[in-house]
Amino acid sequence: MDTTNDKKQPDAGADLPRRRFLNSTAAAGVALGAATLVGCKQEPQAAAPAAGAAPAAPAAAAAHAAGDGGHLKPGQLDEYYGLWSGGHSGEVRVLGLPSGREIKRIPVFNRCALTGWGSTNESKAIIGTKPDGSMKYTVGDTHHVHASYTDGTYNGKYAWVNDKINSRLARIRLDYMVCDKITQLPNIQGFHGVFPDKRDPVDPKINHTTRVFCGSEFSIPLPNTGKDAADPTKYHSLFTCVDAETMAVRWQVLIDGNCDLTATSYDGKLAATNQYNTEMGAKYEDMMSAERDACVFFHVARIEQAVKDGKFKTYGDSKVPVVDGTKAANKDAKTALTGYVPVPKNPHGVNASPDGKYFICAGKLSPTATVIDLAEVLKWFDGGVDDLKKTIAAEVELGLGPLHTAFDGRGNAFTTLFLDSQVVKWNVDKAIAFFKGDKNAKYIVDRLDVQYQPGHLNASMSETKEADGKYLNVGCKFSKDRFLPVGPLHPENEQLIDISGEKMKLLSDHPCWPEPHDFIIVKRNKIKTSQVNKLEEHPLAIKDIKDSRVERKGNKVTVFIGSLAPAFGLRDFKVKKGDEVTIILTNLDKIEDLGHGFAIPNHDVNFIVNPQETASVTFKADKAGVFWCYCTHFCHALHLEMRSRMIVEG
Ligand code: K7E
Ligand code: CUA
Ligand code: CA
Repeated sequence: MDTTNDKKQPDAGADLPRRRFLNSTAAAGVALGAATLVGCKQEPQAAAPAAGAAPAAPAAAAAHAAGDGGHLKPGQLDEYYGLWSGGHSGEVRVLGLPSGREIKRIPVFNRCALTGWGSTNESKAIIGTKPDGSMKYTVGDTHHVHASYTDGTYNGKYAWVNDKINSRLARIRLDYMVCDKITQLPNIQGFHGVFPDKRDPVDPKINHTTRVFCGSEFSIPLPNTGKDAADPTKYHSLFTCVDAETMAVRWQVLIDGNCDLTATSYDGKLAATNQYNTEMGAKYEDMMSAERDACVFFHVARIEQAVKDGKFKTYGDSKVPVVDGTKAANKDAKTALTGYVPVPKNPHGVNASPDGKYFICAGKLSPTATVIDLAEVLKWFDGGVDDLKKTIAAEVELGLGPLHTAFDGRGNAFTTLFLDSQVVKWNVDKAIAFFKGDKNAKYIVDRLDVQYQPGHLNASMSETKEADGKYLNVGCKFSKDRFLPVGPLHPENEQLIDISGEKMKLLSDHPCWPEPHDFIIVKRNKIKTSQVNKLEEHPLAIKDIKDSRVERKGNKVTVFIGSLAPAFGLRDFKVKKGDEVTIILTNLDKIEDLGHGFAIPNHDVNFIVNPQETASVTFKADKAGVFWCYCTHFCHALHLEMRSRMIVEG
């Protein structure tokens, strides 16, 4: 196993950070007067006053996973972060790989009782609210997680995830691993594929992600007023570009057919979406009537020039410029904004090979993969290729129900076969040679049965220039008999495969709570997290526990309250029945892993504040009485004693 990166790891190779951690914890204990706890010298972990804060992992070399099935010994750290979509749970999850351990859940479009996501004012401001202050939407369906790039590889800044139900794009800041922005996409339904660009298509100095591309799966009448439901010519799908920093929608492209998955080229010039419903059918029989659908290519620079030149429309209330990417409007390749490469049949998935040369579409209803040569597509846009069919470098048989493709960086592709319950490993160059007529080119390298019916798969660092060909994870849609039975609702089965050799080796099964779709596997040194918030990030943070106070304006009461283990800054506070109460809680503890919670009985209030974080909730004090507000998050030997009293005067 390659351990060269470990030297750069703050978390590996030395026990220094752990010592520093324990010292600071102990010091805090002294400061809090909890130093009387015995046993500190013999058992620093057990006696640390912040019991919940005991570090779980002594610094360790990463696991020699390929040798022992991905199993890590206690205290060993994983080599990769896995960023997993949570499907219609609406969340994103963080797994460690190769162990498959779930390390974190990031609430995004869902509510989370633990963190207070969806009930704090801060999270509601991100999610969006109705005029009465309640969350605008409370459900979401996340399919695809992709992260920001610099120079063709992950830069650890952001990840994005789609919401198929309510047409939203969310961003996760990877330093805290929390959602920080959500954008509503106009004019569309069934937002499915998402992929950031990898560099700017015109300015060579901009070598990082600045745009996020979003495909919409369902066609709807435009504008969607309910009048044109019976007129199929009014139904359209749009391809959307969102600004990676501001998260504002930049532009949309009207297309023929629909969008599914999304991919981007390494030079930033092209984005693409595969289409399974070029027929524009409303019923599945119609959607599968054509022999070929397509992969639509978007010429990003030309689209942005068209927007600049004012060649766009808007629809309904939306101010977003929509350019015309339909076939009829783009017949001349030299000025075309879009190009439609014909691909058999109801393709699912489009993936960019790490050498930057090809996009690969899997056939789903055709047993084939189609390899599209990006240099040829660019030539077509310049008028040098007369037919987009000629950009197809290979169309080869793989097996039944091909869906998604990953890469090992050594010229091999791995494609899931949903119907065959297999992963097939195939060599891209040999597939091209075979397609060109070399019937001796054996492009299938290996096949591995998986359990069962795989959807997405991804390899470590797969869609980056640093694809390292170590691990492949396969998201199996059905676990059936692989885990202890838990009643009718089964988990899915994530299977980890060693792809370092010629043959694939199944390493382990991990149950995954429904229902992940896509995921990425990111080398751990690409992501640098902060374990402590910055106090100044919240404008209403109090700086000192003594600043805890109650302010009243009419019947609106604001309670500023600090938390410093093992006490809240106010042992009690008084409000009147009928008041609208806002609790603004600042965690003044500075120590890693020393979070506090705040729950108010019979008021449906519960949220947490991480070290140096501030969060707030607003509610109506509609019952007179005494209510013990308590810390829900285990923080200290006196965690149970950490309380405040809300006295509501009748
Ligand atoms: Cu990426 Cu599951 Cu939305 Cu394929 S989709 S399986
Ligand atoms: Cu503070 Cu538990
Ligand atoms: Ca079709």
